[in-house]
Amino acid sequence: MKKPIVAIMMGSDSDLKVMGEAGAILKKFDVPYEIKVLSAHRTPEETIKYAKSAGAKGIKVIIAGAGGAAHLAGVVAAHALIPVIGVPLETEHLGGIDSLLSTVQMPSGVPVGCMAIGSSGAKNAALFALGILSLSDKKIYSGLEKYRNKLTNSVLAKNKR
Ligand code: RP5
Repeated sequence: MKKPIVAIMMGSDSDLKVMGEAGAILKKFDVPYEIKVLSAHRTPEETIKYAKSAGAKGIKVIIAGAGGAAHLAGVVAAHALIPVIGVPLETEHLGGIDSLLSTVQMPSGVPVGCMAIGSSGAKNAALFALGILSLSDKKIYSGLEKYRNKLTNSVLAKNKR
């Protein structure tokens, strides 16, 4: 089995349905990834330990999804130098606005690339990670070209119909 180069982290297993959509895209591109349920609040020490060691063990990009007081991506970014992409997840009471603001409003010096709320954000997080990886991987680059062409053609086909 190939060593994972992308980590998909999530604050709870209740996030798996949405964050799994990021995994499905990475799988289509044949990019090895691992999934970790780690919470900035419920497992703070384990989260920091993972964030600190991810780069050294070969992870090149971290995708971190969480909902509510969504500090996961920010905490991970505070302890990792590799790119961290945050996915704010939808919440029952505030619709994910809470997650969005918690993820996006990082102080200068510690960036998180914040995606859209929910499923679109999870999918785009995978595509953004692939974009980063494509800088040094021609196969991923041409895969992204094909993906984008397919997307364009599917819209054009709708117009024809
Ligand atoms: C966050 O709290 C998780 O990322 C999840 O989105 C949310 C709710 O978690 P559960 O109570 O469902 O475990 O930490």
